[in-house]
Amino acid sequence: MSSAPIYSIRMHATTGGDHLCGAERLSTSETLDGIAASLVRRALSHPRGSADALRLSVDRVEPEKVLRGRLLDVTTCAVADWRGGRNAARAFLVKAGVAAGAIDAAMTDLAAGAAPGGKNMRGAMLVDARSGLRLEPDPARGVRASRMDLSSEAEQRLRAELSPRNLDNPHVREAIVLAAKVAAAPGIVAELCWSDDPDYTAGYICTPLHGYLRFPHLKPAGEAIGGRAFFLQPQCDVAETIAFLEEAVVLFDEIGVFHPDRN
Ligand code: PML
Repeated sequence: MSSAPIYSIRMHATTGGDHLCGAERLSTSETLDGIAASLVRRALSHPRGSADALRLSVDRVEPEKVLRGRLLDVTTCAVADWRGGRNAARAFLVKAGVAAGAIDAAMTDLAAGAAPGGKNMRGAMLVDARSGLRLEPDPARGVRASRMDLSSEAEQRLRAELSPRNLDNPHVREAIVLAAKVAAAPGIVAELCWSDDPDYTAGYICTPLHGYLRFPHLKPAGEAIGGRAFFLQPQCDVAETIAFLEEAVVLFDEIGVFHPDRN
């Protein structure tokens, strides 16, 4: 994808006016229509319902604006249930420099639905890692990490690592790519995420210290509320962080190391 024109494709789907799902890809002109069709199919067959409105945005990106990056190292942390998962995630986030009160505030908001009215946000909460205060300009929309993808070679290598671990699914692949962009953003201390898909209980944290640390259980099965919190350094330039997350175009062409599971 180096010299050919590159397009950023973004999809956002709603049902009843509420966020349903979104996705981001980078593509050459040859694969653009196939990717667009797959994103439309995804919006129409989401586990939380079928989209009644969806927006596809396609923007051409100047090749020299595309940054290159490496994915984070990946570790799965075995936990018995979602309570164990949240306790373990909390302990790792504290080690990474997030205040316990900020973690608890973010977990409470994520579990209740972080958007007004207890709904899922389209993007992530921004949370001050010391005070726990919410910093995103629009608490219904949040901040969406966008305009990132894997090179096709890196995708093949990632899938070859994930497949024998029974992890080669879109949740894991896309989360690993998104977390790498978040971790590369200025001002970020850590990320916390669990899925809003009722059939998918896993979640992860990412920090510079731990890489991508996944927990098979971070919320109860059947629960359709989830999302992301990005913990920010106190007094960082929030506008700069948002600009990187939403606008910088990053193609990951190297994968991280897969570590053995930890208990
Ligand atoms: C999502 O797809 O909604 C987020 C998934 C987070 C966990 C991915 C993983 O299993 O590592």
